[in-house]
Amino acid sequence: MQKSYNYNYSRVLMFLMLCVVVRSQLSADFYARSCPNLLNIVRKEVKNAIKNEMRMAASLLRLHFHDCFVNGCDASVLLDGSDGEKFALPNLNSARGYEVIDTIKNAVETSCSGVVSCADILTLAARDSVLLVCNYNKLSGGPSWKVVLGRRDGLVGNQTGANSALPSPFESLDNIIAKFAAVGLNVTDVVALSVFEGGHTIGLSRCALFSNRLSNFSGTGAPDSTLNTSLIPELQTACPATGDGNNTVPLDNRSRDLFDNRYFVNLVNGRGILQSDQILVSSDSAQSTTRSIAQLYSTNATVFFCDFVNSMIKMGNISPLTGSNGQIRKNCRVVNS
Ligand code: HEM
Ligand SMILES: *[C@@H]1O[C@H](CO)[C@@H](O)[C@H](O)[C@H]1NC(C)=O
Ligand SMILES: *[C@@H]1O[C@H](CO)[C@@H](O)[C@H](O)[C@H]1NC(C)=O
Ligand SMILES: *[C@@H]1O[C@H](CO)[C@@H](O)[C@H](O)[C@H]1NC(C)=O
Ligand SMILES: *[C@@H]1O[C@H](CO)[C@@H](O)[C@H](O)[C@H]1NC(C)=O
Ligand SMILES: *[C@@H]1O[C@H](CO)[C@@H](O)[C@H](O)[C@H]1NC(C)=O
Ligand SMILES: *[C@@H]1O[C@H](CO)[C@@H](O)[C@H](O)[C@H]1NC(C)=O
Ligand SMILES: CC(=O)N[C@H]1CO[C@H](CO)[C@@H](O)[C@@H]1O
Repeated sequence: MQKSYNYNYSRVLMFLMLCVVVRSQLSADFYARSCPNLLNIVRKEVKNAIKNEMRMAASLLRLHFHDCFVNGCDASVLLDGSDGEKFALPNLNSARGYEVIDTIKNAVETSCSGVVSCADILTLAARDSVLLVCNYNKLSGGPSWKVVLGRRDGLVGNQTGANSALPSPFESLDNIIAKFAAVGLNVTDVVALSVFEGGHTIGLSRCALFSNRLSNFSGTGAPDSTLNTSLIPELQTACPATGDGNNTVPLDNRSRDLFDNRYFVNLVNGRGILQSDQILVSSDSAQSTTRSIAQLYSTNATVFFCDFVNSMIKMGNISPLTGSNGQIRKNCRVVNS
């Protein structure tokens, strides 16, 4: 693949000017002296990984999300062990990108040993994934933002926490909102961050996670009435009833670009693949707030981009370990001995 990545700094600047950016206790220059080349190293490695496999951008973003919702952004998701978060239901056979984080960590350790946390590396990798995919698609520029740093790594994985704190695609909107609220995120954050669910054909979902919405799939009932009927034959073909549920489909087959607001237009048209997407606009459960936010995003990409950046920053700032709490892991998969 020969593509050039031109970082669109003017667009970054534009966002800094347009958006009122949220604050945090971490700082952008945390490693300015101890690891001055950190940002370049991470970006180079993320770029390599995405060149190898475009989907890795989505996978790294999701890893950051799954990290932050469980014991805060402390790289707990990266710890190996059958009692760790990797074996929790939302992650098992699903979360991916661990090897890429290892590669980045090794490159960082070579340059500045024992200084940079895995939690910060994962946060930077998620930001760079957004930026690089936007540039890869030659968008006029997707959103980017400054990542504040100084998170330390946790000492324990939390498998039961991962099972209970991460939202499932079968959950009600009220539950999803409650799970975001439990980590300090509000309804705006739910809607803005859900764009990843429909973001670009690099994001995939296994049939097993939505085939209950297709009629007759398991011989029960009518299709989900909030699913656009013109989408049903397509999805049924992709997900045969005799399949094992492991086939994958793009979460959004219509949207060429990761960070446009097309996802919200799709939701308004009943074209969300996961039930947890579609309920943002279709649920009766008195959550007209999510509907009106999604409708606003579907008509105004500027508002969406600003909210999105702020929500990503908020998510990256969930309960960081700072000071002498936690540690700087040498190997992201294990606690230092
Ligand atoms: C709102 C509640 C959410 C639910 C119920 C949910 C559920 C899911 C499910 C079921 C999948 C497919 C997994 C598989 O096929 O194994 C998925 C994929 C994905 N999710 Fe979420 N998610 C939610 C929120 C988020 C958020 C907040 C983010 C990021 C900030 C995110 C990022 C992603 C990405 C990037 C993928 C594609 C991953 C890949 O292709 O490797 N999701 N999500
Ligand atoms: C595990 O996560 C749950 C849900 O977030 C939390 O209530 C619990 O305190 C965590 N346990 C540990 C040991 O960190
Ligand atoms: C969510 O929080 C942000 C600040 O982080 C705020 O601007 C926004 O209005 C809040 N949304 C709702 C629905 O309260
Ligand atoms: C789906 O694939 C995973 C391995 O990726 C396998 O462990 C699992 O058993 C498969 N699911 C079914 C229902 O066959
Ligand atoms: C995705 O779009 C392509 C081209 O428009 C089409 O051939 C394919 O069937 C679609 N796949 C799914 C799962 O919607
Ligand atoms: C179904 O999707 C098509 C194409 O996006 C759209 O024109 C149509 O209005 C949608 N139907 C409903 C009921 O939303
Ligand atoms: C989108 O929202 C912004 C901020 O509220 C506003 O300045 C702009 O005029 C809106 N654009 C459109 C096309 O409505
Ligand atoms: C082929 C088949 O089983 N069709 C059924 C699909 O579901 C609808 C609604 O429940 C039934 O009316 C069809 O007979």
